[in-house]
Amino acid sequence: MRSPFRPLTVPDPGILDDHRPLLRRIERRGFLRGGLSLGALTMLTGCDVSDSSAVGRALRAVSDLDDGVQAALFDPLKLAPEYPASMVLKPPRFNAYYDVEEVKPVDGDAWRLELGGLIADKRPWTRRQIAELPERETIIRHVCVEGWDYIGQWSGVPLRTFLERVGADLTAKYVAFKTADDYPSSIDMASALHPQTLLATRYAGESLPDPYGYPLRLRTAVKLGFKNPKWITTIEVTNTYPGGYWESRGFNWFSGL
Ligand SMILES: Nc1nc2c(c(=O)[nH]1)N[C@H]1C(S)=C(S)[C@@H](COP(=O)(O)O)O[C@H]1N2
Ligand SMILES: [Mo]
Repeated sequence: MRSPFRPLTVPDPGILDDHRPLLRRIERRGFLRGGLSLGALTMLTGCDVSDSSAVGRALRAVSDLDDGVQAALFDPLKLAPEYPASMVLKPPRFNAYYDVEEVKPVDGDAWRLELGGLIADKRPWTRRQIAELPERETIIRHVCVEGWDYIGQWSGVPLRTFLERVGADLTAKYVAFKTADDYPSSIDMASALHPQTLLATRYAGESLPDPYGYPLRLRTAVKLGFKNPKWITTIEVTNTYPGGYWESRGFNWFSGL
């Protein structure tokens, strides 16, 4: 916070350029009409924004504000629409931040699911152990920010069931994921506990094909496609904002449907 007695230093407007993705994300949602100046940022946050990391922190505070509003509007009991099996797209449509030919298949036998953060029992899980957990199936619409969508049929253990089983702190703010392809992702706890949020191991009744996240991926009906990490290797429960691959490139973190 800026001391009321310290004169406000005149910051270099170029500092804002270091934070273009965050800025665009805030501006895109009409949060600040006419764009954001350093002066406005100072007034909004009461912070001295004379260096780049302070600007980053202040922008983060402004965009978190909006995530908080979205999170408050989220109804944890409301179910997303489900569809008949006849509408399921086979195979599903592929997307990643690289082409399908570049997918590096995960060795399911050597694979382990690692746990971290606010979880009582952090022992890693094998594929076989996960397969023994109770499952649910959802037939839901996948919506990608690129402007396409499809109906998919996913099964696996509800993330809520899994988090309860390992003694996760369900009052924590975030569930964060790491993946085999370096695609960090995270969701709010309310969405993690939603009944249509699964750790999916199968698509249309078959083991997940490699491009779609074998052996384990997140599939939630309450988030945009990019918040459904494939090839999960680590789940962490935390109160520290974890961000994500597209979030650090300007996309809104909450991105609920
Ligand atoms: N690990 C990982 N997960 C990812 C991505 C990625 O690049 N890597 N892309 C995301 C995006 S943008 C979309 S739209 C969906 C696509 O999932 P699908 O290939 O099963 O349709 O995966 C999401 N999960
Ligand atoms: Mo996407």
